[in-house]
Amino acid sequence: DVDVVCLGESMVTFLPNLPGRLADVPSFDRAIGGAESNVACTLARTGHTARWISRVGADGFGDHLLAAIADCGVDTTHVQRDPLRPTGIYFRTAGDRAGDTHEVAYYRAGSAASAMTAADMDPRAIRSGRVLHLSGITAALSADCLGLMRELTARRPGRPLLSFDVNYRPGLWREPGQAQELLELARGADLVFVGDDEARDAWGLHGAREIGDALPEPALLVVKQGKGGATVFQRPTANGRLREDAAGTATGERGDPAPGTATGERRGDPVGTATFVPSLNVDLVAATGAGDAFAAGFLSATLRGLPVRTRIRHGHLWAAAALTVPGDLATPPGRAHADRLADLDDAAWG
Ligand code: KDG
Repeated sequence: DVDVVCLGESMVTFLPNLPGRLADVPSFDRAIGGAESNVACTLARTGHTARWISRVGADGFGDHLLAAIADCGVDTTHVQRDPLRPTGIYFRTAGDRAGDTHEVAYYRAGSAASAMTAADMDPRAIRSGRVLHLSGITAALSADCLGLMRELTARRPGRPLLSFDVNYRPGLWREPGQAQELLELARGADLVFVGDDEARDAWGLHGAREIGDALPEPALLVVKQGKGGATVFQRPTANGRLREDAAGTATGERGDPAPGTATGERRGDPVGTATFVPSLNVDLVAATGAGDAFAAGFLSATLRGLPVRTRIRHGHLWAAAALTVPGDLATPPGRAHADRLADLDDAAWG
């Protein structure tokens, strides 16, 4: 009954008023963070229906998260309150411009969200969207959360389109080799987002082609190549249709004959059709949240049945908005404006 369900931990975020090391920053502004709620908020702000499912403490920070996320237009009625465990919080340095220090300090071990279990979640609420969006952060939170992620990424008939952002956070994965879990989870998804830097750091894979070879299962694999752009690999299903179509996701609003079927791109290689679209040049303020904005833009265009090249452009447009603000969440471009920009000639793009 909604377009997208996003499940994962959100935290109250503290953003410093000044650049510099955390040790030297005298005061912080309160904001909200959390990869999956960022996606939900961004989608809701652009006219999609979105539900965020999670667990927060019965504390003031939990109240604030619920109010702030609901304020974006997201349905929060399935968020659980934990009477014993606190809402997670985190602090980070100001930005990512050349010379900025980059530090993240999480206070989330034993948080309410880390106690999410498959048994406690309402399966109908989780499956009530056309898309279920998850991220690898959840898998790193606790053994229970990893179990939940394994359950949710198991391939089952009739499940919503499963979108998975790898979101490798080195600070959350303590044991060497543990991040291989993320590869297994990604293999269960229909649509995967991964940065080439995270694939290198988490899995030792180098470049889009190696990542594509290691992840042949998802019908759509989006490899984000930083400032360069993004490459999307599409794989047909056994019956010649995209798995994505089988999941009933794309609606073909613009009459794209087979949603997700790219035209004019390179075909016939072992990892499917590859489509590359360069990123936009922007003056970077802070990169945090840009991956979530990219996912939201790509998902929005997917829900509207737009061609893959256009979906990538929507991803870049929304990421550009997030890259140029200090917090995680930016105002996404209006739909008509984004459509006009996404339709520019290749020469005018970027
Ligand atoms: O993608 C942005 C998130 O990384 C940030 O909001 C915090 O969810 C977060 C995390 O776990 O790193």
